[in-house]
Amino acid sequence: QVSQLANKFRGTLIGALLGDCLGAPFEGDFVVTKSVLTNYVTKLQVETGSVLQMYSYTDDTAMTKSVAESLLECKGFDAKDMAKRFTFEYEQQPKRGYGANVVDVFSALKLTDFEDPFAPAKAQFKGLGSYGNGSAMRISPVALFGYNMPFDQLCDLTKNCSLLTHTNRGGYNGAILQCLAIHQALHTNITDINEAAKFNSKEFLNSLIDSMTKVEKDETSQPFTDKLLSMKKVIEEEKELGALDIAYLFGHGVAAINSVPTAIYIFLRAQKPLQEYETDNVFVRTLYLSISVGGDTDTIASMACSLTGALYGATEIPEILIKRCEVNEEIMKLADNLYAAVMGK
Ligand code: R7I
Ligand code: MG
Ligand code: MG
Ligand code: MG
Repeated sequence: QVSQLANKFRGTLIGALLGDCLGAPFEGDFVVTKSVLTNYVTKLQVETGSVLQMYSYTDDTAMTKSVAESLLECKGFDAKDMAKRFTFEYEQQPKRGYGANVVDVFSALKLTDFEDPFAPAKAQFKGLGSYGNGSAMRISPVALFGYNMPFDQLCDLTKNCSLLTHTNRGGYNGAILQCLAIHQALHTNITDINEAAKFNSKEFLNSLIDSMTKVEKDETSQPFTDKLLSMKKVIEEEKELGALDIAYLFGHGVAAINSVPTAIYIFLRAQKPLQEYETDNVFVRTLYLSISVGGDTDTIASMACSLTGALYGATEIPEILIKRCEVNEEIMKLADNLYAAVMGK
């Protein structure tokens, strides 16, 4: 029996793993029809035959592991160490579905012997830097490691971890939004699923808007804040968007601006029953909705399920879903080690 906070730490990383592994088979599909998805999600939850079908993780988890391991080993952010772990992991297993351009960063890091670990990322996209969601998709360990950090310190740590590959503000601010959302879910005091009715989506979103307003205040435009504000309208009007509406309004692509707000909306929407798929389990609803929007399904599911995990903890995740994911034991251990590090044990 672990404490509820330790359980929430586990839920955060296991949620991220689960969304990645179970969302990945649909990555790139534009529309996932209700019949296909209902069949898939239903089958995942029942044990048939003697051998459980397992699912592989992708780059989302590969990089998340590196972030967690680096923070633990170095007891904080060490740019060179983290850059080396990303690159080594990629070299060991290059076919994990990495973003088309981020692989050039790994090559350049290696070629320059990690001399300036921030330099290769700056050269991406003719010097504009990547706005892909690759920094947001791997940020969950930072929200855990920074559990007790003040706001500015947490944002700085997130930005530093992002800048190793994503120097466009669309990239690192997306990571900051995802990190702040997880951090807020961790600090939301819900002891278990029976207290789900206590969770207030509007309050959650309002305080996220306050945070993101601070983050984007000195920028020329506030794209993430603006998306959260349109989300606020949707939630206040109690509209329950379907998959196509979600994809249309918030996006489902590899840019952080088109996937981080989407994951946050799905996390909030999944608090209530779905018309499309009947289940009492909030994780299953999060997973179902994430895949239903199509596009970058592994990454959107990973970010959304991580939020659900941070709020309710790992004990609310159906065990059979966890068992289907590659490296689930390793990820559980990383969550426990991050918890111990934060508690000073
Ligand atoms: O962001 P990144 O690590 O990719 C993560 C995604 C996730 O869905 C993973 O599951 C994996 O499938 O990939 O990798 P990047 O290569 O930096 O960015 C991803 C893509 O976003 C690029 O290949 C480009 O198509 C696009 N992109 C940009 N396009 C134009 N201009 C990112 N930044 C730019 C840009 O500045
Ligand atoms: Mg992936
Ligand atoms: Mg891919
Ligand atoms: Mg993806």
